[in-house]
Amino acid sequence: MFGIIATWRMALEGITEADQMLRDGANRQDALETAVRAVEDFEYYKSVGYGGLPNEEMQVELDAAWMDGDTLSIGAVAAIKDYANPVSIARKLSLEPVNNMLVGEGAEKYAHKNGFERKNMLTERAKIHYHNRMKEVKELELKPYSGHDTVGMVDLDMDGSMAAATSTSGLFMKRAGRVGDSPISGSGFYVDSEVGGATATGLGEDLFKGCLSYEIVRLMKEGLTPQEACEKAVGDFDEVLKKRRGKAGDLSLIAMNNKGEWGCATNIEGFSFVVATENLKPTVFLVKFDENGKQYFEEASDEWMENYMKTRTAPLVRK
Ligand code: SD4
Repeated sequence: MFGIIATWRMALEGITEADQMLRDGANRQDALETAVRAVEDFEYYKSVGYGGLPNEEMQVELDAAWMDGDTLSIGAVAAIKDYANPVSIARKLSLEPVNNMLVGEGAEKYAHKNGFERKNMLTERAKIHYHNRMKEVKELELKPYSGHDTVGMVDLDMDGSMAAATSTSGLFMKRAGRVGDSPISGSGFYVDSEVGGATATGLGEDLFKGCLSYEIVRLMKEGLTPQEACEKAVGDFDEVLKKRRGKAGDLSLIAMNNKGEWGCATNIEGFSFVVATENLKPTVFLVKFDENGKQYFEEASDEWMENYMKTRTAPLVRK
């Protein structure tokens, strides 16, 4: 069995490539890196890699993480500027004996020394978003950019080994130096090939209060299916936040276990995710809620898919 699961529709192209690689016998790490890089490189995805939305100083600061489920090795970068593929830098850092998580200038120096591609990650399109948002920002609360968020993925190769990764530009208009859950072990991601893995997207400041990726892996280890584990972790923590703080930010998690079973839970409308396994071609699912608030999945229609790409690439006018 092999498989790969990812947050948001934007992962589809990368997942399609990775699915083929896994089918052809590629290892978990090469397939995963290919899939995440595809999202980072596509400039119309506004919260990952090239074209990612900037912070309040109009600089694109990126966070990314890498974890190998066999060795439990982790690498991560946070608030890194001007490098094309933060996920690849994170992967490389996971091989270091120490100094596995680097931020800002230190991360950039490491990337430079190791020959990673420098790139101005701020696109014209992102600048327009920035200017438009500046006009509205006084009335708005800082929150995950709707429909376009962190990419987080977990995969399983034919040898039964797993890996997980995340990549994001974080929250649009975040403060310079702000770091969310995505590069934080146990919060944005976690994977153990003896059990399974999970990754998160949503409001980092709430996700890292609950270490939700680790919690899902822990629940799977206790015997829950990925779906049960996701629903329990997200449902319980959403309640905790509401009870203790009066409200809960966006929490959306995906998971896969080492049998290729998968799951997803969210507390928001409009979350989408992508899955491919040996028995399932790359498929985009939308999460819906019935009248009792019970979550269910629906395969995205052709119309939804067309509209998705149309709105992502539509010309943008500076207000
Ligand atoms: C963060 N969780 O930096 C990331 C960003 C994200 O919806 O997923 N936004 O908080």
